[in-house]
Amino acid sequence: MKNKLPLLIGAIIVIAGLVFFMGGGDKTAKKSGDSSAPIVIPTHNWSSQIVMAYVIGGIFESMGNNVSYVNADSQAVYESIRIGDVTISHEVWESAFGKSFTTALDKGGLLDWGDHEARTLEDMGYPNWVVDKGLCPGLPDWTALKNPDCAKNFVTPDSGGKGRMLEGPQTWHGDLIPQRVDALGLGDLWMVKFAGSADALWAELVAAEKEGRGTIIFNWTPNFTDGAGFTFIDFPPYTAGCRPEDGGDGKCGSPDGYLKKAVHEDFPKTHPGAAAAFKKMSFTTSHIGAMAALVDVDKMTHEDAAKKWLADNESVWKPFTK
Ligand code: TMO
Repeated sequence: MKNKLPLLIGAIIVIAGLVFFMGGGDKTAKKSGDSSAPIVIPTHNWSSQIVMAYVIGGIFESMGNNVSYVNADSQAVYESIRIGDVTISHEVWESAFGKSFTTALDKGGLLDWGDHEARTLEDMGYPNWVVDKGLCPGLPDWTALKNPDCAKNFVTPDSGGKGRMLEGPQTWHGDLIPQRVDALGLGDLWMVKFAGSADALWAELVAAEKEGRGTIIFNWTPNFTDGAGFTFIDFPPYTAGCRPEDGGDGKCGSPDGYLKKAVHEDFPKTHPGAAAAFKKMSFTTSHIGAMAALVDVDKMTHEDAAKKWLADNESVWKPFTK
């Protein structure tokens, strides 16, 4: 008995260790040797981006990873990723953020992690009833905006007698639209107001229809408004370098744009499994429109919308993790 005790204790330790390892291994299910440090996912101020943050966080968690969310400025985030404070970006919209993305890419520290299947457009447009009611004949051709009889139907109490266009928050793409309005010679007839939030854009659509006045707002696709009777204005086509920030005269609309993903350069080393899954992730126009609609039409919270989207779309996202 005396000399068997150490053996017995040894056996117990080995068995306990095995049980712990197997149980623990089951629960965390980390396939890939990923670090347990959290993957930092940014949230911005439009619905699909926030829902997709929780969708992707949920996918990473399903693989045994830890995630954390940080509310971040949608331009400054690329520098934050470059220096490693934020791990990923999952919605790099070309028109709004292409320049900040490229600047960080060129400096080093940020990697281009590929495109979603969805293509994007971010521009000014109008609900179709604006044209159906005859408020601006000739739209969607932008030259219809040169007609004073059009502009007068878009006047609001705060627009100084000019037609009003409601732009998104200025943090998205600065003075792009006011510059364009001036460059195209529309400044005498039109003024641009910045909305405080995406919700203010959607509220404007409801208010204008109720008041029977015309409305032109900033909007984008993919969004919940896809297929819901919204038309983007046809401005002169975008060409590389046409914007003032790129040395151009600004007389151009927005590009048929990419929707990219980006990561901090260490992510594939610290979290090889999650990084491989994120590289495969590609959402379509209808996936992204649905993520936005769960919040903006169905009025769910972003977190609940993400849970529902994940539950309804396992066949879409599970393959990304394999
Ligand atoms: C970046 N956004 C989708 C609001 O145009």
